[in-house]
Amino acid sequence: MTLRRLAATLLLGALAAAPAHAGSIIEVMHPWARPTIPNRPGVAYFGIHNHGATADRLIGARAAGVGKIELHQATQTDGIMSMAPVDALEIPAGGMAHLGPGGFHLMMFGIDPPLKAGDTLEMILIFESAGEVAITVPVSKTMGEPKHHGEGHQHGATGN
Ligand SMILES: [Cu+2]
Repeated sequence: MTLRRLAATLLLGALAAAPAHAGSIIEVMHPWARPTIPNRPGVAYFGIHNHGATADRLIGARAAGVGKIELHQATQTDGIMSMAPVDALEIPAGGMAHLGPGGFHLMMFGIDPPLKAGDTLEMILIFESAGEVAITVPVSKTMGEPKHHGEGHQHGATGN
């Protein structure tokens, strides 16, 4: 009995110590960033799917070659577009969140060197529960599918 309990305890311990595969709980879809010009901020967009049983929140991001990344929300009031930093973006359990033109986006400051179409940017997204999730962000003038993701792959939703 004691041995079985010990074995069960060890098994639980092993499960608890297993590395968290954040990428399998948080799935980032169709990331892209616009090309930038020197000394101007850039933007990055993507969709986030939360496969977990609890809500999570995107609370930060960083990337080599980028001084600072802020989460922003663009809003339109009386036809005037403005944007402001927000602390976090919630992704509901089993749900999605979208970053896209006219809505939430990552604002990148201090980009050196500037991003050119065809470049890729290695970025770390920081989630409150899932922790750090590494993504590769293609630089493109439009949301059009990056070639290396294969032709004919469909968007499940548009990020407006
Ligand atoms: Cu912004």
